[in-house]
Amino acid sequence: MNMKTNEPNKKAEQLDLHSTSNENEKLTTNQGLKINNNQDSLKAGGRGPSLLEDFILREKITHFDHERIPERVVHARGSGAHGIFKLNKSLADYTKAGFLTKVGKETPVFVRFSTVAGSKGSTDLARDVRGFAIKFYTEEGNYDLVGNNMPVFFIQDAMKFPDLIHAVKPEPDNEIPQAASAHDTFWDFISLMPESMHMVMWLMSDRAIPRSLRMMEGFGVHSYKFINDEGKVHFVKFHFKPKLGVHSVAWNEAQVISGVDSDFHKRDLWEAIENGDYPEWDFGVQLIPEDDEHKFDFDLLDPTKLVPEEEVPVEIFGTLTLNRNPDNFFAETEQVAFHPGHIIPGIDFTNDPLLQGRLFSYTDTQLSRLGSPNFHEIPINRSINTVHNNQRDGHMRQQIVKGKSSYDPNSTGGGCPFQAMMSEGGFVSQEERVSGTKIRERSKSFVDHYSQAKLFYNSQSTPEKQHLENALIFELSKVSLPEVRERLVGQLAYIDMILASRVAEKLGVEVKKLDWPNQSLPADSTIADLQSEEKEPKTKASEALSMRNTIKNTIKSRKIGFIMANGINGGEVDDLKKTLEKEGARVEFIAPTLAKVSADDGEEFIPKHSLTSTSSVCFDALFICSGEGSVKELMIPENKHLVLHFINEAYKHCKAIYFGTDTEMLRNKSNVGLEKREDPAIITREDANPKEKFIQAIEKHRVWDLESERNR
Ligand code: HDD
Repeated sequence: MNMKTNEPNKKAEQLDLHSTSNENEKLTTNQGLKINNNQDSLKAGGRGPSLLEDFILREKITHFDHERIPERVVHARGSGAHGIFKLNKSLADYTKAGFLTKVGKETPVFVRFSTVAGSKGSTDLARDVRGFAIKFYTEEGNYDLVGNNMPVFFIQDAMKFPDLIHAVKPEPDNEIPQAASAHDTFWDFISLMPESMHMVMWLMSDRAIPRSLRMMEGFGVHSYKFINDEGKVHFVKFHFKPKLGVHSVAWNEAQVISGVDSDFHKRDLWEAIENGDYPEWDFGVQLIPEDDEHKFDFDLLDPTKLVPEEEVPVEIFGTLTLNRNPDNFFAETEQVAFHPGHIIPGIDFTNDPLLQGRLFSYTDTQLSRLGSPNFHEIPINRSINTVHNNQRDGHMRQQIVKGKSSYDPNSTGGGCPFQAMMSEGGFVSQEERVSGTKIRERSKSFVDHYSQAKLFYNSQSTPEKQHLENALIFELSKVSLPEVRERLVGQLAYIDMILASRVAEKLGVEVKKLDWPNQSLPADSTIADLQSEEKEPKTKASEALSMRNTIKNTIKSRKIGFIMANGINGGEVDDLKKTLEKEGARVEFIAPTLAKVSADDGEEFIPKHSLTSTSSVCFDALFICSGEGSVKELMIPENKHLVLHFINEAYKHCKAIYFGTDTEMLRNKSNVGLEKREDPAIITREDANPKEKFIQAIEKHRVWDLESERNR
């Protein structure tokens, strides 16, 4: 049985059949032979040469020599978890997909989150899109929803995907920079691609530096189709909304985290699941009747556009819960193979040209990554439905199919396996009338690249706009080619003139609105597709696009650092810890060293971190413990700069800080200062309800509105 669910988890049971443990077992070779000496190779004399006949040495080294596989060409760095998708409200009116029609149905899932540009060993906190890929192990076969944490994409046609990725990946001559878009080739490409500007607004926003994988949204991006039992069709956009809200870190913080703990997101997800803080998302859809396809001021098939929630609300139908860590990273998270083409009856594709190209790419990439067309037999990829077909052989084939025939039609095998009728669950593509001239062109309905970039920018709060502007300045300042910086500013001018001029000023370039067709391309390569018309969005601003409007009512799983030294008020530490933990937060003690800390009443506390082994960026909020003795020890020269740096950094990053009794000296010496400014996230013992105020401040995540004040 799976945790927190009622139904037996068929996927977990299936994986169990392939799992093993070395506990209390004897060491063996791969042939099952027990090994007597795993320390020494077989030699001709103790100091003599090793012998070729040493099959145990050869087996061990040979396996080691071949234990790497190619990393994913994109989304190489990932973190995965098992979970359950539960349907709370039926979608039977719209789709016949079994797992979306039976209320209460629990479907096992495996989810893999990822960054896009960096290689497998790169940092989690890169400014980047995050992949959000879900494999639903349904009884009708595997259904994969391979989405991102942003609802739109950079390009409109799969034809441009290799160009986009080549531009963002490290440059080909020197392989620099790693996991970063702040370089010439990325911005050169973007500056020539107006269709990317909407996604670039998202990428430059704080969505690209999430606080946690558990605190980001998931989107299917493309419009897909739902088909119900009667064959009725709806366009559908998929959404996952985190129950902890959508939260991010500051860019400076992200850079520090990359140094202090480059596995920050991976660790956060792992620990949350180990602690029983299961991440949860509401599953919602935007449903558009087929007849309404053309009622929008953009094309539903264009993946650079979202459907504003003001025009089509997101209706919630289910819950996604991650409740089990993988047992083995390579076997599960690395070998899992997603594909937007893995669909089931009731769900179908649209003609979105980006999606259509993806349908080719994903199986193809698994062939080089996993090395065989039998990758579906790797346990994590197996369907919980049994697989019967006439495909055979290939590298590493596992299934032993009995019988003589492996062709269809056959009489030697009694005609088996049989085709399934639609009523038996046989997949039938949506019957759709298609006509057109064979032509390599883009639809005119796709030639509006700035209106939704404006919609996104106009929906942001003042601090979010500031962060976005700073991100553009940071990224473009790393571009060595002035003409690229200028061209990009020329694109921004179509979105917001003030934004464009503020960025331009910092880059030392002028704001020149680009002419279309794109004059900056050599005359003979001017491509009609690359131009944009200027258009205002029908929806001017959308609440759902600003993180300011996200959920801010919980401190569940937030990490609170208690800074302490000998002489703290032990009773108060216990009391606050208990209060915070009751609300679901996690408390960790930080002291000058890892030695036990003695409280004024003799109680002892064991620090998890020392001031040198961690950093404020690893915590959501700080409590500076009360106690004269503690403050005195924290203020000795060897500790003082460390503790003040801790406080100043947390302050700069707009976090909640609670100063206990007798800690004025620390506050005074830090950037917080003694002067009592209006700051709801600085708490002292003199406050009316300090514990309550602290909790409320943590719930709010950060006081971004006071960022300039706190960074004076
Ligand atoms: Fe992709 C991986 C998401 C466009 C080709 N993609 C990959 C993963 C995610 C996405 C989350 C990682 C899956 C995992 O965890 O294993 N990709 C997207 C989204 C896109 C998108 C949301 C646009 C809406 N992708 C896209 C295009 C192409 C690809 C247009 C090629 C035509 N993507 C791939 C790939 C990858 C991949 C090369 C690399 C590893 C893999 O597939 O399994 O085939």
